[in-house]
Amino acid sequence: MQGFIKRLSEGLGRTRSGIAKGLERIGFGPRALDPTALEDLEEVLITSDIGVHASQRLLKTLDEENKKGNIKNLQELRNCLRKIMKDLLEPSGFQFSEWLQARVKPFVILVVGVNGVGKTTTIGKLAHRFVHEGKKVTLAAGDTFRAAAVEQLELWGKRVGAEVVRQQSGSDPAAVIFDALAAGKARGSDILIADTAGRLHTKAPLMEELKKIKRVMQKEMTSSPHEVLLVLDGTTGQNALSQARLFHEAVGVTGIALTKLDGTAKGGIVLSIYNELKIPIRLIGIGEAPEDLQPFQAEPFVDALMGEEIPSA
Ligand SMILES: Nc1nc2c(ncn2[C@@H]2O[C@H](COP(=O)(O)OP(=O)(O)OP(=O)(O)O)[C@@H](O)[C@H]2O)c(=O)[nH]1
Ligand SMILES: [Mg+2]
Repeated sequence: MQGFIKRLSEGLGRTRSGIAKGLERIGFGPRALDPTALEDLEEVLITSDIGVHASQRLLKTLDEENKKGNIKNLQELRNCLRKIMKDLLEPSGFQFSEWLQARVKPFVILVVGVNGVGKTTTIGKLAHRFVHEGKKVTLAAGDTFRAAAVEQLELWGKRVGAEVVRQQSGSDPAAVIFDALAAGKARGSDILIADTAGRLHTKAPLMEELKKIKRVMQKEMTSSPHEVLLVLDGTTGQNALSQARLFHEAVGVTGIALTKLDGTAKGGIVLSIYNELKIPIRLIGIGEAPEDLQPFQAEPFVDALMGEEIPSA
């Protein structure tokens, strides 16, 4: 975990330095932020992709603190922002035990998202983690759009020791996932993770296909899927928000995995997504190695975004 915090901090370095540089330019009056400072601050926040709504929410609280005379210098401004961000993100905190200790068997995770966001990689990393925890994992190769997609999942399965259920490419994704669920149940799997395509070989719209997958899954296991995990690419900024709305409307997203936070200057998107959608951010990805996927926690995330707290003099 310590290593991950360090890498998270490195990964968000560009976002952090963007915010830090912006904050350094903010003007202070004798006892508070001067009147134009809040406007400058909004610009800094929006540039890091915190988004208009989340920024306004942060600024409102900041303004109240400012009026109380609690923000007299850069240090107090940073500490105050850190606290407001943590308060906003706190409810989104996640731990793997929430899935590992599920009472259902198998615990079914349906993974959705547009192409290239990191679905298959995220599944591989999750499987790695679960197998490491002693769980029996089945993977469903529901992305039948390309043969390479199935191979990619099989490679992960071999690498981490998870069973992969597949059919030939071009087959019906709902049928593949249905079979995988039946196989997973028969084999006594603890966790089943279903991959899906970000685009389709048929003319059927993606959202309709995903709805069908969900319906068909429920025929085999009424309570499934127990988690609909939407994968979003952290580098796409505000576009990720509109993707989230579409998927949520279609299949009811229960959690988000935000990938590629390594190296982006737009890490503030986490605040934007959680503030707008109130869908918990469960996981963040900061690289391609198996250990580069971790549960989201507000505290280390905000530390990485804003720098560690330096107590005010
Ligand atoms: N830097 C970085 N790259 C990542 C991360 N997660 C995934 N990737 C890379 O993103 C690319 C796409 O990942 P995939 O897992 O194949 O994406 P997908 O959503 O399954 O894509 P489709 O199957 O085409 O829909 C790969 O090169 C991954 O290695 C991350 O957290 N950081
Ligand atoms: Mg894929």
